[in-house]
Amino acid sequence: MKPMTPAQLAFPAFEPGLPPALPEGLVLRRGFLDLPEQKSLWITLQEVLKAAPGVQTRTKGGGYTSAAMTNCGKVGWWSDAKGYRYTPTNPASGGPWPPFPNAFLEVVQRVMAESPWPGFAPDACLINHYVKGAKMGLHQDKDEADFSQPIVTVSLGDTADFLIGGAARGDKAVPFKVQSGDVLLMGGASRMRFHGIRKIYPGTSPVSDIGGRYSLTFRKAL
Ligand SMILES: O=C(O)CCC(=O)C(=O)O
Repeated sequence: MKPMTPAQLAFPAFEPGLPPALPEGLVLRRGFLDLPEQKSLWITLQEVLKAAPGVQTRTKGGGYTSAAMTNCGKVGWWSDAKGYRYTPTNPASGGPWPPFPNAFLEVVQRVMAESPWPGFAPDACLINHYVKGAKMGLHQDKDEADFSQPIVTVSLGDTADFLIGGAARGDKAVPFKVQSGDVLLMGGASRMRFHGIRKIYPGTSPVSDIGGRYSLTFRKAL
C-alpha cells in the first residue's frame, strides 16, 4: 500500500459542528438508510443479537472493551488476553457466528454499487454496541488479509462523534458526527487511518427502541 502524502493526511480547517472535508478514501453516505429502512434493519439486527449476544471482550492490556461486541458472517473479530484475531466460531458460545442476514448484504451491495469498490464482498461483520459513556480508542483495522478492501460501517441508533486521524497514532484526529442510517466507507488512502469513537449522544436515536448506538462494520477478513 502506498504511503499517504502530507496533502492526503492534512485536513482542511475544521469548524466545530460541521463535518470536516473528508480525506481521500473516506466516503460518508449521510442518511443512506431512511427511517423505515433503519427500523427494518434494527429488527434484523435483533435476530443476530439473540443468536450471538454482544459482550465486552478482554483487551491485550488486561481491561475490557467499552463497547459490547459480537459478529455475524463466516468469521468474527475477537479480542482477549491472547490478542486480536478473526475466529470461525464465537468464543463466548463455542458455536458458529450467525450467517449474514440477507438484509445486511442487500444494504452493503446497494451502497457499494455506487462506490469505488463495487466488488466488495464482506465475510465478516463486527457489531459494536455503545451505551452512554462507551467509546472506542484510536486504532487501525489491520487484522484483515487484504488492505485494498475497505471497511464499511452502518450506524444505527444514537448519534456519535467519529474520530478520524492519520497514519500514526499521534497524528491529529478530528471528529465528525455519524447518525443513524449513515454509511461510512474507509478505503484506499484512508484504509489504514487511525479512527475511533469519541462519544455517543444518548437519546438521539430516531428509532425509539434502540438503546444506544450500534455500528455494523463489514470487512473482507480472509
Ligand atoms: O463504531 C464505529 O463506527 C467504529 C467501529 C470501529 O472502528 C471498529 O469496529 O473497528
